[in-house]
Amino acid sequence: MPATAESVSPLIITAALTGAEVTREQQPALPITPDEIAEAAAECAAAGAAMVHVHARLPDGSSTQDPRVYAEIIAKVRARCDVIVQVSTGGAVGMTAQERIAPVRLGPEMATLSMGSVNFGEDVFLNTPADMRHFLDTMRAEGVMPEFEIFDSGMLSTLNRWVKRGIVAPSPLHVDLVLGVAGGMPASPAALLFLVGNLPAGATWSVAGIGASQLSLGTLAIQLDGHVRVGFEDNIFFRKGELATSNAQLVSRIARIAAEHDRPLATPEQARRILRILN
Ligand code: KMH
Ligand code: ZN
Repeated sequence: MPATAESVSPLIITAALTGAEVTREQQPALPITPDEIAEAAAECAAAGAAMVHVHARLPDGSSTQDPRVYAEIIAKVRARCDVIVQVSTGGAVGMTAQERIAPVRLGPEMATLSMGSVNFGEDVFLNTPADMRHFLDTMRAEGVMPEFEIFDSGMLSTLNRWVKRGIVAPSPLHVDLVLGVAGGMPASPAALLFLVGNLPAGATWSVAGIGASQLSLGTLAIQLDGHVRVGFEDNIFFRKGELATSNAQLVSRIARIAAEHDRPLATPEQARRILRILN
């Protein structure tokens, strides 16, 4: 039976534009400066993205959590388009919690909150329980909605524990399932189905598949009524052996696949309502 307009929830596409690890050498179209990031955000918005996940870089391409750079990015994105701007508190591995939380004090609409530690390639992405609580408390104080980042099933167990203990309410609660990090859960349909089946009741979710799984897991999320994150942070290729030409190219492809599945795209305003962003 074809889906009815009432039964289909609009798809929120998030564009993770830059990340902390990808270099210009790997992806020549990587947006680095605030102007480049704002331009990429506007292109992605035009292609159907309702949200951008941003990391800041210094002019030499190195990662920074300097709130002045984030402030410039947020102002420039807002001047170009209406997408939800979600800042990273993950930053780059090795940064202190103090550095990582700094952009949240700018009061963006959303910020990420990783729910535990994970090996990250040859590094460790460290998120102690104390730091996680500090991030949550700071977001609350600033009126910033967290997006809980789940790289492994233990992180989802921790989030469920927080819900059970009343540390976070089960709704509104938005989760991003990041699959395929070397050290985290695999980017398999089985892993996605397991995590989705164990989310707190009422949670909204997106998937961020790393590498080639950006396409396959994104397509599955469209079918499962989830939301999708694409972009250079997670994947620099359009297909095997062919670099993507822009973040917007990746957004456009997911938008086309959503259209084939009769899944309308959420505008930024609809996304705010779906996620119940209160800021
Ligand atoms: N760069 C990674 C170590 C986030 O943005 O919240 C962590 C990360 C997660 O990118
Ligand atoms: Zn990130």
